[in-house]
Amino acid sequence: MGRIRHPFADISGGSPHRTTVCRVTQDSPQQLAQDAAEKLAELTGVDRHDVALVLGSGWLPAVDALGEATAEVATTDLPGFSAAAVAGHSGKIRSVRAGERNLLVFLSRTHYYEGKGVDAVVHGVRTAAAAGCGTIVLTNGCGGLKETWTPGTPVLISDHINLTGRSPIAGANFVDLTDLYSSRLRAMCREVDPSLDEGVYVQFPGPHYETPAEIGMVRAIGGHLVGMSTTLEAIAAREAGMEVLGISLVTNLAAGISGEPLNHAEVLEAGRAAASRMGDLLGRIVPRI
Ligand code: 8IG
Repeated sequence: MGRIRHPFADISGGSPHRTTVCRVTQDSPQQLAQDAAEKLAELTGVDRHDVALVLGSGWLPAVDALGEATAEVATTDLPGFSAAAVAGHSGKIRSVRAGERNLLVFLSRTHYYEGKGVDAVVHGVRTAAAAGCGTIVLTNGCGGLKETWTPGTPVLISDHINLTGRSPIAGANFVDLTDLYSSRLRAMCREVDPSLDEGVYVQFPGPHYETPAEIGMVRAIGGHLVGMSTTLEAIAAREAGMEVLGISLVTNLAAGISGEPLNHAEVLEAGRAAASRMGDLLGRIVPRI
């Protein structure tokens, strides 16, 4: 199922002569995720999950196309999660049976701008890894810099620029981010839907949207999509050895491009309008992961 071996996995907890990296020590974020995964297995009755999905702004209505929900738990019933804070995000995790596989679907995420810290942002990703998931699909709603991406257009994330200035990784663990957004999975997505475009996702800390000058900077540094999530989660997923697929739903043109102001209600509406396309897309992609 494409599980990527972590380049440092062999020395984790290994030789006493090496500095140990990424070890699951007591009180580590990985241990907290392990605890959450155990509670998740108990509450869902599903021992092991295979593929995780994080549904961002505009993606929630797509959940029913994935398969049959077998259980739903509140994130607050698991160790390490705090309550969801944004309208349009509910703090639930659903276990979905899809063919022979168990999907772990996060109906919300913790955003960096909530100020709960980077470990809180990536706790769901680490919990998914601890629950057995070898692949994670990270979705988001975002602003787009190409005028051909009208609101409601899904775009594959080909790479990212992390402008939070933060990493979810602590210590001297130099994780490789080449091909972070799996070219294998992107190629598969384009087989499913040849009209899918791709672009570089730029994460700002938020919660404010960008100024038109900042969007000018994004263009200059090679970005095509702007949002407030995903990059820290993708890094944590790679650290945990998962294969990552990132899909953005462009819900608005980035600031200064259309001449209209940005607002959150429009973002949610673009998501609702695109729901059936996103459901169809995920419903066809996930069985092929
Ligand atoms: I939905 O235009 C959504 N999220 N930073 N900029 C940023 N985040 C977003 C945007 C946007 N649209």
